Amino acid sequence: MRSGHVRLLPDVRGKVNRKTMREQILELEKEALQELEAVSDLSGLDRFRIAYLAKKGRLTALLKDIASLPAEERPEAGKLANSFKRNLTERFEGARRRLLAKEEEPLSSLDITLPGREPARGHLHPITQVMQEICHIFGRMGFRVVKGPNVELDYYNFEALNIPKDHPARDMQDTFYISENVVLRTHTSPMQVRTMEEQPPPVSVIAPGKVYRRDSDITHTPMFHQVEGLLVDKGVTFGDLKGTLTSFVHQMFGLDTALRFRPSFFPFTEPSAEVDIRCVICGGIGCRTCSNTGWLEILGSGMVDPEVYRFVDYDPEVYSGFAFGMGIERVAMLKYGIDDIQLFFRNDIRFLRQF
Ligand code: 2NM
Repeated sequence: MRSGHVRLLPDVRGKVNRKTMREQILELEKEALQELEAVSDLSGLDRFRIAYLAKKGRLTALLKDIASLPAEERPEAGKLANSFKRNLTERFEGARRRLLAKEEEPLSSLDITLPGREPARGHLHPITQVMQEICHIFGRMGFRVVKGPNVELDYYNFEALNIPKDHPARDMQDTFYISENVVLRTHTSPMQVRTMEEQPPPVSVIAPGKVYRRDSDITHTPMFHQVEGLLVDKGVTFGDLKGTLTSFVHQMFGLDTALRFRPSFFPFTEPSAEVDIRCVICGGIGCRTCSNTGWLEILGSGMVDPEVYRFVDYDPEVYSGFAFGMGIERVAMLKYGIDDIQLFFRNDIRFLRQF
């Protein structure tokens, strides 16, 4: 067996060589046709052309190999390679026509006279909208907007507002303390102290922004928004306070909205008053929202306490002024008849897109 094998070797080797060229051609043909089948667009077809049919392609390389075969083997291999080339070129052209037609198809069925799809448009958060509206109303009355840090010194948040360390008002407002002397501001009044520190009267500013209190239930969130206002000049009276806030309520809730000023207390104003509006839900006959009083509290106000002027070097014998503050969420809830403050913070698009 072994000697027979050795004897047959030259013959077998010769056959294997011939077969190899034939096999190479058939293999390349099979591979090329499979690849052409998988081409799905014109750029893929061009990659195929470069890989097989171009000057440096595999078919061209194969034809060059045939040219260097022994003369007696060239005709058979040449015939086979030429038929492969014809076949491949034909199929390539077919694929090109098919893909061209396919890529033109959507163009011909596109109706360019159809109106475009309107892109979905976003808008400002309802709280931002209400805050801006409040700022516009007071802006038209001559108030300037001031903004400042959310992380505030104890001095500006409490001390200079006549709320000393042992004052019960510090227990009333549950405060987030950053350190002994630094807090998350519990109101935006610190900005009014900072403004008075920086400039002499006359001043008229409003301070919108986020404030923080350790409160979280159906009617409270640990962060909410406030706008506070301050006006100081010579001869400012409680009448100016009433006129300014009445005009604000009428612009915000409508000219036919009744309001009342009810005595109250704040450490930084004297006298102080809270402003109520006729219940927007029941019109005054009494309901759950207004606890059957017919009225809804919307803001706090008062004449700035002379003690506050002491901290900012204003002379209370020469100047007087009023200040006020309101929660934006509360104003927005009353304006739009919303009964759950958490809705403003859940970011449910079905709620938000109604504004
Ligand atoms: C309120 C109610 C009443 C207020 C007072 C001051 C300042 F700085 F002038 F003393 N700013 N804001 C004030 C007065 C705020 O919020 C319910």
